[in-house]
Amino acid sequence: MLTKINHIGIAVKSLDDTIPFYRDNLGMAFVGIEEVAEQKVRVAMLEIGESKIELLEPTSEDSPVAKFIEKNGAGIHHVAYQVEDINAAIARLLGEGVRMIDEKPRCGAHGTSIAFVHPKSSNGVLTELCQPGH
Ligand code: CMX
Repeated sequence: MLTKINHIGIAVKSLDDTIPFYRDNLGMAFVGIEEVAEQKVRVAMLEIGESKIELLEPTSEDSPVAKFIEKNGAGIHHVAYQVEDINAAIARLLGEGVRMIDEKPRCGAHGTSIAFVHPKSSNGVLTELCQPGH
C-alpha cells in the first residue's frame, strides 16, 4: 500500500528563520513555498535525494500548527507516506478499523491529495497518506 516516505512535516514558528538551516547549513535543495489556506499554514519544501522535508508555519493564531507549537513547541509534526491510490488506502485502513481524521482525500501542498490517520490509531504520531497529483 505504501511506496515510500514522501516527506516529514516539521512545525516551525517562522519559515524565514528556519529555511537557512536546511538550505544553507544542511545543503538541501529549496523547492519553494506554498500557502495551504484551508489548513492555515505556509509550507516550505526542501529536498535531499528522494527525501523531502516540509516546514510548516502557521498563518494565524487559530491554525492547527499554531496550536501544536503552543502545546509541544516547534518540532516534528507528521510523517507522510506515499501511496499510489489514496482512496483505496483509506478504504483499506477504515476496513481494518483504523480511525481516520480524513475519510475523504483533501488537497495538500505541491499538488498532492492527502488524508490524515487519527493519532489515536497511530500511537500519537500524526500519519499522513499522500498521493502525488490530484
Ligand atoms: N501529532 C500528534 N497528535 C496530533 C497532532 C500532531 N501533529 N495534531 C493533532 N493531534 C491530535 C490532537 O491533539 C487531537 O487529539 P485529541 O483528540 O486527543 O484531543 C487529535 O489529534 C485531533 O486533532 P484536532 O486538531 O482536534 O483535529 P482536527 O480534525 O481539527 O485536525 C489535523 C487534525 C491533524 C488535520 C490538524 O491538527 C493539523 O495538523 N492540520 C494541519 C495539517 C498540515 O500539516 N497541513 C499542511 C499541508 C499538508 C501536506 O501537504 O503535507
